[in-house]
Amino acid sequence: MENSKLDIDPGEFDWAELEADICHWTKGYVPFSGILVTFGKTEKELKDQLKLMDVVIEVRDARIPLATSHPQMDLWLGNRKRIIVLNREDMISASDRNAWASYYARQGTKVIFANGQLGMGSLKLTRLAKALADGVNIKRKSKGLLPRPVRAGIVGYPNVGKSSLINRLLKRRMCPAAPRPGVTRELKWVRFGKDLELLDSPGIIPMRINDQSAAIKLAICDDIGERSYDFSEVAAILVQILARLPAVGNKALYNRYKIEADGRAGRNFVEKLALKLFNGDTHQAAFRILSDFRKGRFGWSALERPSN
Ligand SMILES: Nc1nc2c(ncn2[C@@H]2O[C@H](COP(=O)(O)OP(=O)(O)OP(=O)(O)O)[C@@H](O)[C@H]2O)c(=O)[nH]1
Ligand SMILES: [Mg+2]
Repeated sequence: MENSKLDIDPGEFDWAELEADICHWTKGYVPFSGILVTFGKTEKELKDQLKLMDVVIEVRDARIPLATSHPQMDLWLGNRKRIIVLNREDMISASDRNAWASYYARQGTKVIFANGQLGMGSLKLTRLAKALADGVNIKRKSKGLLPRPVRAGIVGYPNVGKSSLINRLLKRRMCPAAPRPGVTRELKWVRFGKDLELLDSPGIIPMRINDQSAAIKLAICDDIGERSYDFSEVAAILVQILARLPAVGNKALYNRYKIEADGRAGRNFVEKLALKLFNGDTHQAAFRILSDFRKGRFGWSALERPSN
């Protein structure tokens, strides 16, 4: 079995080259057949509500911080105070985390790593949100007005853990959360103590994702609706990525499925798995690979690293 990539020191791994390959593999491929815009009306409502926010908490998937960034939201937010939460911190490695922490530190952007399931990061998040928004009440006081609760809006792509984070903050299940995109359908204000109000919002996907590489990663990480992509195509690319990742490699794929991966023939791999386990059903085989990745069966690894 060809296994040379496995010997690479993860510190030496060329992430930019992997990114270039993902772009190449996805070129000309249109996985999202026009059903991206799911929350048109809410999007307008959210845009209006954002104007009322003292601080905005933008939740991203720590496995794909760039693919879950939101150029449209950037425009809406202008220079409003913002905290970036890299949620699902349990799904990346310590060195992924270090790479992203220093990337954002260099940019002077406030980021908090969090786990919406277990609650890590939530205390720090509340403290930071309050600290950032405290200025509001200082201003009000100087005008002779009574203090009011600080308003924080939680925004981001679907399924990245927005509602879970709110539930962790409140220590109560106030907002429905479940392992699929599109659970939260409406804007919902919840009160946290007497001095913080949080807005839960549905996951928003930009109208059009021009960046195919980002689109594929969103699909792999289950951050967009299943109906909008072809499982077999996405799983094929995932196999190619996994074969290259220093923390996974051909060996981990072989150990799990007893099928050789060569890093370029993801489709072949999916077909072989289909024949082996699912009577030739590639859809089921693709689903197995995707859900194995999402459950961490190949270990935990980010799918992208900062380029500088
Ligand atoms: N492993 C892990 N799972 C998480 C984490 N945060 C949330 N989850 C799980 O991810 C799933 C989605 O969480 P939600 O809170 O519903 O996500 P959301 O962003 O509100 O999703 P929408 O409302 O669909 O936009 C749930 O099954 C959570 O238990 C985390 O940090 N790590
Ligand atoms: Mg939600």
